[in-house]
Amino acid sequence: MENTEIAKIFYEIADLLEIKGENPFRVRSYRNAGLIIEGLPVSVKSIVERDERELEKIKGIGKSIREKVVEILKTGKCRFHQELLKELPSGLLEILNISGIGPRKVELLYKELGIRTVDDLEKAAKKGLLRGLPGMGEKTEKKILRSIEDYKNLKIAAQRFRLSVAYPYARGYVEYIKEMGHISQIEIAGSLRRWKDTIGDVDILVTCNKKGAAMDVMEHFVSYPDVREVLAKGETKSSVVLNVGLQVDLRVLSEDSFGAALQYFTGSKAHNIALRDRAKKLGLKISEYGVFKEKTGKKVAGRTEEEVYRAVGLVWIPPEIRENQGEIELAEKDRLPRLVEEADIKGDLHAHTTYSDGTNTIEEMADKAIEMGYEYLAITDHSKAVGIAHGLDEGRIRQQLKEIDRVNERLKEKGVKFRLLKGTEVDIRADGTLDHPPEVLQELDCVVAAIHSRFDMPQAQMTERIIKALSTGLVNILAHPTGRLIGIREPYQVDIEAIMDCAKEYGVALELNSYPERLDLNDSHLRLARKKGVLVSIGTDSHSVYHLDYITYGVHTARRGWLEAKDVLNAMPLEKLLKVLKRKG
Ligand code: DGT
Ligand code: CA
Ligand code: CA
Repeated sequence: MENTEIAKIFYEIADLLEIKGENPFRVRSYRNAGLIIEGLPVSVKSIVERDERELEKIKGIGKSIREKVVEILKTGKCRFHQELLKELPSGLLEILNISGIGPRKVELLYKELGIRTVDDLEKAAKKGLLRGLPGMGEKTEKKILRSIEDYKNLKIAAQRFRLSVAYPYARGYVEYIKEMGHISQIEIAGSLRRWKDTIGDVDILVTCNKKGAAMDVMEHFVSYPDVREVLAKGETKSSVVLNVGLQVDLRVLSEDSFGAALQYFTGSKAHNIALRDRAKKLGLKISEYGVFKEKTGKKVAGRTEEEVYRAVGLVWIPPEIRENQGEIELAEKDRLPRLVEEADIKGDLHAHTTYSDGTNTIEEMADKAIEMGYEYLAITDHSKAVGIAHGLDEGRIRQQLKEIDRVNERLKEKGVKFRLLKGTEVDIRADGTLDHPPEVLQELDCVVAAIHSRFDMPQAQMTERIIKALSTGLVNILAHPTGRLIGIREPYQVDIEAIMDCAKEYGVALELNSYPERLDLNDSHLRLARKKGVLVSIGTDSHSVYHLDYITYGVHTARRGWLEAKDVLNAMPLEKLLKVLKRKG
């Protein structure tokens, strides 16, 4: 059982308790447990196998959560969760996915109208039955119908897996495959190697160093304990479906065509088609087996990817930009961008602590950032408008600033070259004003601003709202600029080009939020930002120390957006960064 599946059970418990109208603190502790477990870089299973008491050392996990985790790992289920599901129809949980409907409304709809499923809700809205309920009118009904439409679209998209879900499964499987020995090369190919934000299936390629071992490799592959179904098992290709529903294909290749296969199965399809056309013009034929002379059939490349690209007159192209968006033309002239790398990142400018909805203290966050080799970390807790996240008012943010001073002081005394930056994730209210007074914002090193409410505004109004906020000159970074949650919520309507032009004018950076559900801006927005010369901040939006590692997803998404280190705000060393962050106000 993987962390995400365990987390899901805790999220559902939280939702069910909330629908029941239970104590908000209790609800919160379950939701937090889900958040923590989902964010752990190691499998809970492995911790429990070692020593289940170790679980309680993790902040936010107490005895009761620990017992449930152990129960889930042992039985695959949690009795408490099952009992709640018996009390409340399971369709209610699905209704929570409809944007604009929270647990309170679900409870109301269920009690007043007996609505148990999304379909019930759609029928009732169409019949105009909702408008009689407290706080609901004809407008709400229309909005709900539109949200149901969105939800149905998302459900189709949800047949793909988020990068952050597919990635750990694939890594775990690769480790398992290696255990069998006889494996000389192993690579993940496909959309995962290109770090796309969603993954259809996982493609793994291997070579064996022992003759006739292919069938043994396949036998080992299909015997993976997490396999739900074996779709195919052959000497060169096998396919399985994991318990979570993720399909994994394995191909066993010969050494002399491994490079060609890796190139082919990495894709993208559009890139491959363009490459094939190019090869043709050069009198060559390119396939998953190699590059061949068209006339004689003689093989000229195949062992490595570099060799394959060289054979068609190109330098090697990083997988993230193999989308046929001009990379082939640049590779011909050896003028590809030098894409940003994780090692270029000097710090993180978006992180939460226990002051708002994070699970770690300022000091714990700093320690982790130092361990990662960062020069700086901006503490950016929510402002008061975001009540569910315990947003900070003026008094509490001032208190927090003092604590940041104290931690910085202590680090200085210890001789650590690292600085916590004073920041905020200030809410952009519905009218475009900022949720902290200017004098507070002026005191901060780094002002991150973001939308957290009224996602349903028409485009013109939403664009105006954001432009108003950026034009104050008080903002350094616009966080998660489109508000999408992959597979959960569509982006809000906004004229992103106009936002970029405004950002450029006021020296505001746009965020590439690395939180796996967001990856916002996305790859094509990032290319646009780069073209317009707007700086990008790759921030993790961490709510725990573990989330700081999400920077990996951000950096690879940045690479998909063709970003170089010079395009990235937090690739700047501290001194330079502080100059750029100076605001006129
Ligand atoms: P996914 O799995 O939907 O997230 O995306 P991919 O890119 O991993 O696609 P997949 O698994 O269907 O195939 C892996 C790669 O194999 C793909 O990126 C390019 C290559 N490929 C698949 N079908 C074709 C094809 O019809 N023509 C060419 N040229 N390449 C193909
Ligand atoms: Ca694939
Ligand atoms: Ca595939």
